Amino acid sequence: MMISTSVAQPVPTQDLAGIVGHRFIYTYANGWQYEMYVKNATTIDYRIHTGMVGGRWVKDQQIDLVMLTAGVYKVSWNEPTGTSVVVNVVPGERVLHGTIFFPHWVEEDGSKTVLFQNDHLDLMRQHRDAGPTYPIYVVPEFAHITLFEFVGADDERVIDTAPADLPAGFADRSN
Ligand code: FER
Repeated sequence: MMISTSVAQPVPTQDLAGIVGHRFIYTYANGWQYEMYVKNATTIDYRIHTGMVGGRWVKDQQIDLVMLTAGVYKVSWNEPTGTSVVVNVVPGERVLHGTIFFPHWVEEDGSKTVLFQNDHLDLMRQHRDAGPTYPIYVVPEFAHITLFEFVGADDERVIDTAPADLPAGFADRSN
C-alpha cells in the first residue's frame, strides 16, 4: 500500500477497515472514561462513563475520519454544544490521544450536556449560541484503550443504552 506522500499526492491511500465497525473503551490520563463506536466512516455513537460530563451519550455524530499511516487513525468533529474534539487512535498499541475544546459555558456547567443529546439537539444549539464560548477550555490527554473489539458496522444496538442503565461492570470489561 502507498503510504508516503508528495505535493502532488498529499493524501495517503486510505484503508479504514481497522477502525470502522469497532467499539473501544478508553481511560484518559485524567481518569475520564469514554466509549466510542465507529459506526461507519462518517458516523460515531458514544458514551461517556466517567469524568467532567460523565453520563452524556450521543448517537449519529458526524465525523471526519482519516488514516494518517498504517494503523493510525484521526477522528475530528464539532458537537451541537459547540465542543470540538480531535481523537487520534492507534489500536495496535492501545494508544489514543484526544484533544477536547470545550466552550466556556460547558466548563462552567457541564451538567447541561449530561443527557441523551439526540433528544435535546435544539436545546444544545441554544446553549451553544447563548455561550459564553470563550475562553475555550482545551483538554489534551493520552488514554489507554482497555477494550477494542470488532462488532460490525451500522449496528444501532451497540450504543442504545444510557451509561447509567448498563449492566454493572460493563465499561470495565477489557481484552
Ligand atoms: C472523546 C472526547 C470527547 C469522545 C467524545 C468527546 C467519544 C465528547 C465530548 C463532549 O461533547 O462533551 O474521546 O469520544
